[in-house]
Amino acid sequence: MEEESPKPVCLIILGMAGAGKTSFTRRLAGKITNGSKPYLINLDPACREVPYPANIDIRDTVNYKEVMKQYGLGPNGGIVTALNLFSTKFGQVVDLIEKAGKKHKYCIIDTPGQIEVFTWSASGTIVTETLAASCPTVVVYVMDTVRSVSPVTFMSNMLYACSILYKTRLPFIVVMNKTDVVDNSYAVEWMRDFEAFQEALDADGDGEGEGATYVGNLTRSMALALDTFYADLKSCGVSAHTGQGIDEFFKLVDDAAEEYEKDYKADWLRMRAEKLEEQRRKEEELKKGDKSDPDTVIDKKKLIDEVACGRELSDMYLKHPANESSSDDEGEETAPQETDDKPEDVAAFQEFIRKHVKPNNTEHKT
Ligand SMILES: Nc1nc2c(ncn2[C@@H]2O[C@H](COP(=O)(O)OP(=O)(O)OP(=O)(O)O)[C@@H](O)[C@H]2O)c(=O)[nH]1
Ligand SMILES: [Mg+2]
Repeated sequence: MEEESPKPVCLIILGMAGAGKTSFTRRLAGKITNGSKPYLINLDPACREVPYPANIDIRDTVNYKEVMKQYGLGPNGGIVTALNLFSTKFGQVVDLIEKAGKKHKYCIIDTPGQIEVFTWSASGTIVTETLAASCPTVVVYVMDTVRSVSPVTFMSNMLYACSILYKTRLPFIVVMNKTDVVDNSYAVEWMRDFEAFQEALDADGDGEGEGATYVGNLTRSMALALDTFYADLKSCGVSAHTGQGIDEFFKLVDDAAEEYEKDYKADWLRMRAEKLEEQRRKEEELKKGDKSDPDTVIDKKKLIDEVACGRELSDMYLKHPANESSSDDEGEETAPQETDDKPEDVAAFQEFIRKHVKPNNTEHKT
C-alpha cells in the first residue's frame, strides 16, 4: 500500500488588531525543521507589506481596493468580501499546503488585522474547516501583554479566545506576546488564581462594594465562568521581537498536533464527509429542479449572498494587482461578466495556481 505523505501542521494565527500576529509569523518563519522553514500564507488582503517570504499571498489573487469599488463597500467590508471570495478557492490552496508537507513541517497562516473578519464571516469557517479536515490544525490566539494589563481588557481578550475555541473545536494555544515590554506572569497568575484576579480588579477601581462598576461585576462573573476554559488551556509568553519563548511555543504546538491526531481528527473527518454529502445532495436537487443553472455551487452562492446581498458571483473580482489597468482608477467600470467561471474572472488566480499545480488539477476541490 502506498504510504501517505506527511501533512504539515497548520497554525492559524488569530488575535486582536495590533497584537503582533504578523510579527509573530515573521519570527516563526525562521524556525528550521529537517532543513526547511515553515510554509507561509498571508490571508490579510489589506496589509501594505508582508515582512516574511509568503508562499501564498491573498494579495496576489484579490485586490481588496477593487473589491471595495465594485461592491460599493467600506474598508472593512472590502476586507471581509476579499477574504470571502478567496475562500471560494481555498480547496486549491489546501492542495498546495498538502503538497508542501513533503518539505515543510509547519504551515503558518497569518490572518487579517480585524479579528472579526475571520471569526464572524463564512470565510473563516470555510478556511478553518477545509484545513482541519485535511491537516493537523491548531488555532494560535495572540494576545498583547502590554494592552491586557487592565483586568477588564484581559477578560475581554480571554472571552474572545474562549468563544473562538468553542466555535472552532480545535487544539488551541494562547500566545502572550510582547514579553520584552511586559512579562506575562501577571496573566498566568490571574488564570491560575481567581483571588488574585479579584484583587487586581478591585485595585483597578472596578471591584466590589460602592465603587463597583457594572463592567467590574460582569468581569467577576465571567472570570468564574472561564475557570474551565483556563484549566486545560495551553499558553506561553513570547516576544516576537526578541524570539524569547519560541522554543516553548513549538513544544506546545507539537503537543497540540498530537492532540489533533488523537482526539480531533476522527470527528473532523466525519463532519467533513457529512457536509460534503449534504452539499452533493443539494447540488443534485438543484440540478434536477433548475436545468438552467446546472453549475451552481452552494458554498459560493452563500458567500456572495453574505457579502454582496445577492449579487451574482459573475461579478466576482479576482485580479492580480500588477494586472490592474490605469483606466480602473479613472472610474471606468469593468463590465460584469455574464457567467460564472469565465476565464476573465479568474485569470489572475489561475495564473497563480498554474505556477504551483498541474494544469489538470485546477478545479475547486469539493
Ligand atoms: N515590543 C514589541 N513590539 C511588538 C512585538 N510584536 C509586535 N510588536 C509591535 O506591535 C505592532 C503591531 O504588530 P503587528 O505584527 O503588525 O501586529 P498584527 O497583529 O499583525 O497587526 P494587524 O495585522 O494590523 O492587526 C508593531 O508596531 C510591532 O512592532 C513584540 O514582541 N514586542
Ligand atoms: Mg498583521
